[in-house]
Amino acid sequence: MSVGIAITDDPSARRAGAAQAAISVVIPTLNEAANLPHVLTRLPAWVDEVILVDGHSTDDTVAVARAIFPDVRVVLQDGRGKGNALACGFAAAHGDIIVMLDADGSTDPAEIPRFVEVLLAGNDYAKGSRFAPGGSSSDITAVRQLGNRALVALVNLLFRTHFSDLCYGYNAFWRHCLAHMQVDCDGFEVETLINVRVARAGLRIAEVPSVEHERLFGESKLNAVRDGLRVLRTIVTERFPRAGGQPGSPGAGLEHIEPAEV
Ligand SMILES: Nc1nc2c(ncn2[C@@H]2O[C@H](COP(=O)(O)OP(=O)(O)OP(=O)(O)O)[C@@H](O)[C@H]2O)c(=O)[nH]1
Ligand SMILES: [Mg+2]
Repeated sequence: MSVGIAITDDPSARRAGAAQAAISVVIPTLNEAANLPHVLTRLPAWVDEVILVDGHSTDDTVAVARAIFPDVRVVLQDGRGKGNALACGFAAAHGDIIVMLDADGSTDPAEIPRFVEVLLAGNDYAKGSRFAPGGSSSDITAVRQLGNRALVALVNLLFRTHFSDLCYGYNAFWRHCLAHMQVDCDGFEVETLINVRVARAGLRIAEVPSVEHERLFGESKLNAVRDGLRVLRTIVTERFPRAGGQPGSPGAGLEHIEPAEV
């Protein structure tokens, strides 16, 4: 993993680089109508495709998204949980570069250029980090920070990585990484699954300092204990496959059936 790639502040350089690669943004949503006006209006104009993967929201999430961003592609997830939503979004994405971020206002789409630059600089996977120098979080609670730190340490020990963050929903990658990720989990363990599979595949990972804001409106769907245990089980299963199941083989994730678009 290489960390600390210089990020240019020259917007024209960013656009020139970005123009060489089509960029898809995948956003999972579950009742985020109140937050979408903030999120969707902060997307860089040069993003090629925005895919909202909705978990059958009972509020106006889809209508609000379409009103603000008429070109949005809306996909209904075919299972449950954030992991399944991201798998559906990745299967639907056409871009060379895929960016994943949250819909609650905590991850700022205005940071997308930083992630893209890190990929254009030669890395395979741009891994958002709240705890790399320059990153921060006003959203994470003390308990979750402690849990995240312990889980990061465990991953770094077991996978010989140098991650500073683990359970963060803001990442970007070149399309070819999908063959190594094959997202086949349901819940909030999805970022951990992706991070360890990308690391295990020997792909070039660079951490991107990111500022996480507080969720703007609505409630978190995450339960620290339940989801922390799911993350722990994922780490153990990925490192010791026979202990708890079979991590998939490279390429299997691309067989995901294209989800329904509405
Ligand atoms: N489609 C879909 N999206 C989901 C699901 N669960 C969560 N999300 C979305 O995933 C993103 C992250 O969920 P959050 O509830 O904010 O979880 P979190 O960011 O880990 O927790 P907080 O920091 O407390 O907000 C948000 O955009 C949610 O709307 C789901 O089951 N289906
Ligand atoms: Mg959140």
